[in-house]
Amino acid sequence: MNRFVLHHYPQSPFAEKGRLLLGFKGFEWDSVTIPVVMPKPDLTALTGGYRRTPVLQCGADIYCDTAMIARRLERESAVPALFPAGREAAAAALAQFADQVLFQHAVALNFQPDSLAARFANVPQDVVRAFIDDRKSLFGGGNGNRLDVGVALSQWPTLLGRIETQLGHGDAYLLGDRPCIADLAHYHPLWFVANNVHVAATLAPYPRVRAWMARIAAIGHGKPRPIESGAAVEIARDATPEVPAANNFVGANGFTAGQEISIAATDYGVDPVVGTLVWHDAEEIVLRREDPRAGVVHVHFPRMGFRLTAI
Ligand SMILES: N[C@@H](CCC(=O)N[C@@H](CS)C(=O)NCC(=O)O)C(=O)O
Repeated sequence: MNRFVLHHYPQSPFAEKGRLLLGFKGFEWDSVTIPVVMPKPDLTALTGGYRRTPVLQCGADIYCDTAMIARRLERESAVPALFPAGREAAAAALAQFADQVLFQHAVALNFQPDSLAARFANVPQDVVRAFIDDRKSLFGGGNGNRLDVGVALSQWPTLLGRIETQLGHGDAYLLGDRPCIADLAHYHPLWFVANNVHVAATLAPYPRVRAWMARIAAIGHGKPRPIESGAAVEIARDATPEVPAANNFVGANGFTAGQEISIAATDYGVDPVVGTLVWHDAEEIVLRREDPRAGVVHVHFPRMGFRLTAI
């Protein structure tokens, strides 16, 4: 089997979720550091336009969005379980809540002027400007909005207080005595806050949350090995995409395998990816596309949070 390759950069919270997912499964993996802002030519050669961070690659199969990455890794190795039997819906729903709502709060706290100044203390002004401009354009065309910092600060004790309360009843993790996808999704926004000196103190009143964070951090990142982004494109070019097992899934909106479609995130980073729908089920959509550099690839997306358009 091809090794997993994670395309990511160190400061990204969702990348931290991706790294922890690989560590949770105990995998050895290849690590490609991608640019923090556009353009990302080697990444988009693989994805066909999707630009968000992180992306997982396995040969000529490309997995966009950590919700999809989690399911791919679970398929590879079911134990330990990210979606524990009997709690599949609860784990996925809690993770989705954290990836959206808790993350929005963490972004609002981290993008306050003083937080940005702390984060970019030693970074040249033109790089900071390029980052801010890039993130403004990231939100163009999507239905995602930046949460107002006043609202985020007001709601922070509600979100953190609930976790603190729940962790006070003896369970070490959010859904019991073992970590699952709900924990990893709650962790990365709080990691983002903990890593910024300007806002890290907002975690101080929650000792059980901080102790739980230390347990999640101890999961680690597995065994990464750095490789160049160009080498990852060659891995895709030299591989053949996996053939998904046939299924009889019928979507409610009538899309069928073989159809030309484009798919794009609905909230932000809405750059469309165009290709042939090769397979789908209730969770996943797989597109075939051919790239001049990467060859034939299958690009996998979660159904949740993405829009399909016939072309
Ligand atoms: N739902 C996506 C969200 C990913 C996301 O928002 N990533 C941020 C970084 S933490 C991003 O893509 N920022 C813009 C960029 O890196 O170009 C996921 O679960 O992977």
